Amino acid sequence: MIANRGEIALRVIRACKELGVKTVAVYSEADANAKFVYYADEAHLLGPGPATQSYLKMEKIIEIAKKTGAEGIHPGYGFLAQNAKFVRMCEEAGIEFIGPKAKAQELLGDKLGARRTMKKAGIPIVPGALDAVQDDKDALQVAEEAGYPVMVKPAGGGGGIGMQVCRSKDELLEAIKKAQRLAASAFSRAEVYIEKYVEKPRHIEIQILADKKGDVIYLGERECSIQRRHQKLIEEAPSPVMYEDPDLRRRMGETAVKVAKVAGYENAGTCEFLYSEKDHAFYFLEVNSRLQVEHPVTELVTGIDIVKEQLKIASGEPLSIKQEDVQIRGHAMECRINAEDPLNNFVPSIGLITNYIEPGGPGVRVDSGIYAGYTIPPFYDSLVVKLLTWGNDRNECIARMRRALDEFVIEGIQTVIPFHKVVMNDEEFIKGRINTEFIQDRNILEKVKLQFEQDEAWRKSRANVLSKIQPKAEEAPQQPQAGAAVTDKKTVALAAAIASYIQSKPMRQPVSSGWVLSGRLRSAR
Ligand code: MV4
Repeated sequence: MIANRGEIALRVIRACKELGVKTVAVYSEADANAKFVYYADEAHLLGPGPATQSYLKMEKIIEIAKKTGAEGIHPGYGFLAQNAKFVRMCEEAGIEFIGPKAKAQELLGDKLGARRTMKKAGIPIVPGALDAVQDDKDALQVAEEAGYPVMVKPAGGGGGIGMQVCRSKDELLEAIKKAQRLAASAFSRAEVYIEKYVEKPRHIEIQILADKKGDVIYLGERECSIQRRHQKLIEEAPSPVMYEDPDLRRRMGETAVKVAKVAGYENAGTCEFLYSEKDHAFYFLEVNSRLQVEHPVTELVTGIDIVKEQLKIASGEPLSIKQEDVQIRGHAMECRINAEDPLNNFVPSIGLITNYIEPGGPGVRVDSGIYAGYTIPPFYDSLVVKLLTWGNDRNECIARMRRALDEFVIEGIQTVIPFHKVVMNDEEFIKGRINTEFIQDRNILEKVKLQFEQDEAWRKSRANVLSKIQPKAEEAPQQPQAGAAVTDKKTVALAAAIASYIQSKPMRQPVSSGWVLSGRLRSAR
């Protein structure tokens, strides 16, 4: 059973099909026409659209699993993926939760507890406190020791919610009060702690696989520094820093393996690190105890199907891959295509997809939950498609991403495609010089407006041409017989119209810049 929706539900169904495993989907009323519902072997209605009445209904999901004879539940990401209580319920119902056990989830869900455990095990953590802030005096002392700027983080949180940077004593005392309020409402746990703030870090994470016997391997890293408000937008592998320091992957990878072993981790997971370019140091941040959105980036450079591995691990098989068999080949990148308006503060864009044409060709992978004629419901995450490209090197990967973004047609809603086009043409991005402040530092959002207008002009021009050459339904010409001379007047007129529009050279989609050819072809541009 897949206790999730959208592209990730489909991703899991695909892995099951390849392994010959039957699938059960559960869906909300708002998802009755979703792609994953059609692709599953059977599908069961959970309830109304809001997640609290559908995808978060733990008892109902377990009940359907029992009724259908599902042997395991894959939670995808979000919803119940990191809910220790749900993991326990599965264990009690005799259903295999495809992910880490409740105990590991609990240990890693408590960020402060995880810091203490990892420090004891000799894992490099960001300098700072091992206990929650008690009072102002205690807070000021910890901050003084770590040195400003510091960061206040909720102990129950993760993913950036409620975190604040403080550059002085006054800022710190304010931030603590605010963070405690936020943490109490977001995680029903008011405790916060203090860490040294690492300036302009890179966000690099290690993908791991762990079997039930306790064997753990790492599948290399992903760099996820291109984020907006703690929402990742672009991920890639290898991290550009690995090209400069080839031993860094091994050091970070072996650290992640140790983290997994210390936590008693099982199944697929991700160990997050901050990397400081200034001192070439990395620090353990947290473990994401689930399959992540960006896992296909690693699949493209390792050739390993992570979801199939998850299913094999859950069924009790030992790891089929040894660490020395893991090879990183070429470069891969993911652009998250969110249904959001990049010109209007990225507000979600919902409604009918009126036109949808996916890119293809060499090195392109599209993991999509949508299609032409589908209506995006208002209840869920705005991620609708993951566009990935692979190349022999980073430049080829970027060139393919530019091409794929140019080919992609999604109409009826707004998407962040113009944002990605701007990044793929940014000089610093092309050089691999990125960090978590990239979007602000490079003024990306200001450039998106121009890109949007260019895309819109191209779309209008294309629509105009199509409206003139596409026959209206009532005057559709009859298909001429093979070999017969075309005499039908309407067909002749249509052919003439097409020829005339081709000759009138309708506007072409502008060619993305950034790639320089050295030889003769240069003049063609
Ligand atoms: C940090 C940090 C710098 N210093 N901690 C954000 C998400 C969560 N997993 C950890 N995060 C961070 N923790 C210290 N001590 C930087 C981040 C961070 C970040 C901060 C601001 C803006 C974007 C960011 C993207 C990734 C990580």
